[in-house]
Amino acid sequence: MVATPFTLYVDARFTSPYAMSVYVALHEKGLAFDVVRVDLDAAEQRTGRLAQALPTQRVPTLVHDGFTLAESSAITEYLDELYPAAPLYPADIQSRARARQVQAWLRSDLAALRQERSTEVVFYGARGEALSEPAQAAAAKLLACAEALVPEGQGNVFGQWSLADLDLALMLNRLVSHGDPVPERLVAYVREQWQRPSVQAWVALRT
Ligand SMILES: N[C@@H](CCC(=O)N[C@@H](CS)C(=O)NCC(=O)O)C(=O)O
Repeated sequence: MVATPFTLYVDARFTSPYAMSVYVALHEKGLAFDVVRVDLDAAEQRTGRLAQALPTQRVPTLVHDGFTLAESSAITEYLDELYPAAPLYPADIQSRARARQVQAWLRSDLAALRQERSTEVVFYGARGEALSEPAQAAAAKLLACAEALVPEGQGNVFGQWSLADLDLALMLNRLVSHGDPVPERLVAYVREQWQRPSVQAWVALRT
């Protein structure tokens, strides 16, 4: 068997939103890649052979022809520069900046929501308690920002798909999958995003 030039390290349960973002990016680009599962519950990222392979002891990590890179958005921007066909980010410079803003914001804010509606809810149907006040505030902010970002009657933020759509849809899906209140047009946006073959390919990996 011929080895592929890309190896992607992901969490063994396939629930990491950041690993998912890189997996979808590789899939959207039509690139062949190997997947290595890291058992985070067993702390494999910090111990033994796998710890050596992961520069930040986190997933995702991508190895490309001997070059090892961590941090999901650094990886996906690298891939987009390396293979401009099937773009992951909008061509227009301000839209591209906005897409990066959305990705950075989703990775750094809304902590209470991320904690109380983990991606176990999205991928394994886990159930949580009613949202605490901080999580309700995070959910309200998410919905207001998403309503401002996704134009009425449009299935994506920028007039064509970008990776920011995946990240935004996944964050919204924490609420949608749990049955928390979400405006109908944002539910439709999430459902449309979830139908993409690249997203379904990741969902199908779950154990
Ligand atoms: N900012 C990083 C976040 C990566 C991250 O938080 N990965 C988690 C899984 S979702 C992880 O590897 N956790 C294990 C650990 O930190 O020990 C990215 O975007 O790639």
